[in-house]
Amino acid sequence: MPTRLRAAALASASALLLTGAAGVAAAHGSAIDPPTRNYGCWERWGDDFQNPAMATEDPMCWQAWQANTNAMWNWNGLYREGVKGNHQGAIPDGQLCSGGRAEGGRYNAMDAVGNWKAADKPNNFKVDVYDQALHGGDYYKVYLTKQGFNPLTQPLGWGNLELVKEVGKTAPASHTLIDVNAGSRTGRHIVYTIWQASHSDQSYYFCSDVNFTG
Ligand SMILES: [Cu+2]
Repeated sequence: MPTRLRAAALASASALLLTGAAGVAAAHGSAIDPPTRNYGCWERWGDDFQNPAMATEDPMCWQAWQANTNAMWNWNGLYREGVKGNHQGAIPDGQLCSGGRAEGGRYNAMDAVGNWKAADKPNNFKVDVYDQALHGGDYYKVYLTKQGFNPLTQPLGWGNLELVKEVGKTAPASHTLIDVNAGSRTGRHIVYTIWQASHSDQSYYFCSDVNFTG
């Protein structure tokens, strides 16, 4: 486990102790592989987030850090509550990566269109959802962009996505690994993962940029 991840896990463990009988922990979770936009920015730059080199080396992260550092520190908090399964109704086109401007707009910069760093993946790959809070899952839905969609120039809408994997009730575990087959897709794509947590009506929305290698 990387140092920062361990620190975050320890911090949430103490938060759990502090909240005690109230029973409401601040811990949540995220897809960490392929990394979400904000998790990736935190992983790459969390210990060096004021380095101006980021502006040229990783410009989408730079704009995100400039917009709201809390989106990266709270990489596990991109969720909405009370959506009642109507994800498409709750989240307008162009706002999918911020969960429909969730959490007061903390994650709005995730919707920015451009050349986000993308993880190279074979066409059979796994999504690793790090369920830090051990919520478990009522279900997971994994969508991939259609071949021909260009994430570097087009805002992401529901019509750009194909549902490629659904997973049902999942017991709490730190890491839930979801097998995904990207078919004949090539090149740059977005993996859009919805995690419906089990402890309450809490829905997580993850944009992960990938480059399919075949
Ligand atoms: Cu949570």
